[in-house]
Amino acid sequence: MAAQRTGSDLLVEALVNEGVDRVFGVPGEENLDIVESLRRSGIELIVTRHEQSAAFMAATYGRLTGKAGVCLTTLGPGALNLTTGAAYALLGAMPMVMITGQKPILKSRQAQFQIVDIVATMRPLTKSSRQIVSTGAIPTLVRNAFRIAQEERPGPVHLELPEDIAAFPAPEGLGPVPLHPLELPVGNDEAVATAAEMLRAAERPLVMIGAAGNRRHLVPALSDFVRRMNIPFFNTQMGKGAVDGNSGLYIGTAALSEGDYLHDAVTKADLILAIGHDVVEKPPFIMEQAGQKVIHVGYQPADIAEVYFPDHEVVGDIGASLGRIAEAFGGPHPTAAEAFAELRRKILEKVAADGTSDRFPLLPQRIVHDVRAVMPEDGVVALDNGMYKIWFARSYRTHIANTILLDNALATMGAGLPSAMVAAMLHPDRRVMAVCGDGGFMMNSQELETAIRLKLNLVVVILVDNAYGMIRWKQEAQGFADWGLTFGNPDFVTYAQAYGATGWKVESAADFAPTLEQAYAQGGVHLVSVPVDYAENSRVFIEELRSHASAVEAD
Ligand SMILES: Cc1ncc(C[n+]2csc(CCOP(=O)(O)OP(=O)(O)O)c2C)c(N)n1
Ligand SMILES: [Mg+2]
Repeated sequence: MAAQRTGSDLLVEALVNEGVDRVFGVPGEENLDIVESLRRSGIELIVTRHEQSAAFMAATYGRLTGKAGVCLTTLGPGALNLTTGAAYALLGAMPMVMITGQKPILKSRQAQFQIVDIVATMRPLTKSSRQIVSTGAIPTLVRNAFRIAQEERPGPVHLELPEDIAAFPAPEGLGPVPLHPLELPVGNDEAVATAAEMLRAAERPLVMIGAAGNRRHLVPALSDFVRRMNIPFFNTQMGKGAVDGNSGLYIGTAALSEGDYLHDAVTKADLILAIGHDVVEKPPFIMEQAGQKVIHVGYQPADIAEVYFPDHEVVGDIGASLGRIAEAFGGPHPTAAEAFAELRRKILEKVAADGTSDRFPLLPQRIVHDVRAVMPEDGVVALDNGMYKIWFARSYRTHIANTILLDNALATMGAGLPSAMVAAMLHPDRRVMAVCGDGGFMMNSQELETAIRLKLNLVVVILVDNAYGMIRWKQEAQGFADWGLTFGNPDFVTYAQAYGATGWKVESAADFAPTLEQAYAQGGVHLVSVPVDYAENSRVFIEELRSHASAVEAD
């Protein structure tokens, strides 16, 4: 006789229905029914060495595929370890479904052991957080969870499945809810016509691509729009790598909010078409009352802030709305590209400066330069959070969408390695690299074991300054004494070897790129430790940009 289907079978059937192929997590005894249902389903269970990395991995899976990534943990301590990952997905707009276990809710012989209110804990960190209280409700709750997670603005959803609800027999004849495509509303005729009119009236329009423009399904529409309009574009940090090609129109990344070379272009523009502006990021530019006009193109209306109050809005599906704007405009913009040609050349030259310096420890500029040289166009670089993120955001050029993964929303340390692991998993044929500081790497370095177990091909670059460098830099910039932010490190070569990975220590600037090449040629997991010279942080971001600002003022 076939075994009776249970609540956990219903849950896993619903996951299969959503196209889930992997679940990341650390199960507890409260999840054993689900684990058994997974075993019989064909969905892969990828156990990690900390729940936080399972959440980072599921969120990145969602970010890269547009389909919600799924993670699974036990109740109490395991579920609490998901909270940083939940916030990462919420601020970063990454679709994710988190499933956590719970003691039986109808009868329990364990009193309050390990019980904390996870549904309430998750509420401010998710788009929706619910306990499943009846076995028969599982299919609809799962369908709804995936819809909420994947709909604009995407984000995390939490479902708690108590042990007894998971183990109860499934009602006869109940199965998953069928999926259907969902078309979003598009910016209306009037809004589109006004946008086209404003673009026509502008001599020096610029396109800005923000975080909400960086969605996998938008790549063709956005790339096509930039090419058809022939308007130079810049992006925010989270908007980086949102389009394919169009390198001839890229004018820079707003790694800072103001005062960088890129902001000369912002000042020069008489109109900015802001696509997918999202207030989770530090402002890419500061709007002034008497400054240039701004058009907001977004899934949602603009969030008005002291630094962002657009003059016009086109609200609706971004891809389709942009298609309509290009259509209404009817051809390339006559003056935009030419108006910025000279400035574009200067900006790109400035942010590429010192890329070939031979100094040792290596300059951040050289690190960015050499990584770019070693990575093919489709290679993926995933950054953790530290000082180098600003250098990469500013100077690393992308040519293919989703080839740089960075988090300028929660900006949490510890996500670099897990996010790179998912990129390596999804793109086994491409070069994938994690770039981490010695602080951030050690926050989830235990996942090297997971990477080895999964037989990933992955290079992890660790920038070694024996410090929480970014904070140390801000301490200096704000005039505080250099105190309390340094630490020691393990020997990263033997650390790598202990996991069965290969370790490398870069001893000179000339050594760096060939080491990376060798690592990729060998395949497998490699740790490359690189001493970095952060004296450049103050020299460029404070002294050089300050003198640039006064030169601009004097103009
Ligand atoms: C989880 C978390 N804790 C603390 C911070 C604050 N923070 C931002 S950057 C940074 C230092 C990062 O040090 P490291 O990873 O060594 O990179 P470095 O700046 O030295 O290159 C800290 C502590 C953070 N963003 N995330
Ligand atoms: Mg450091």
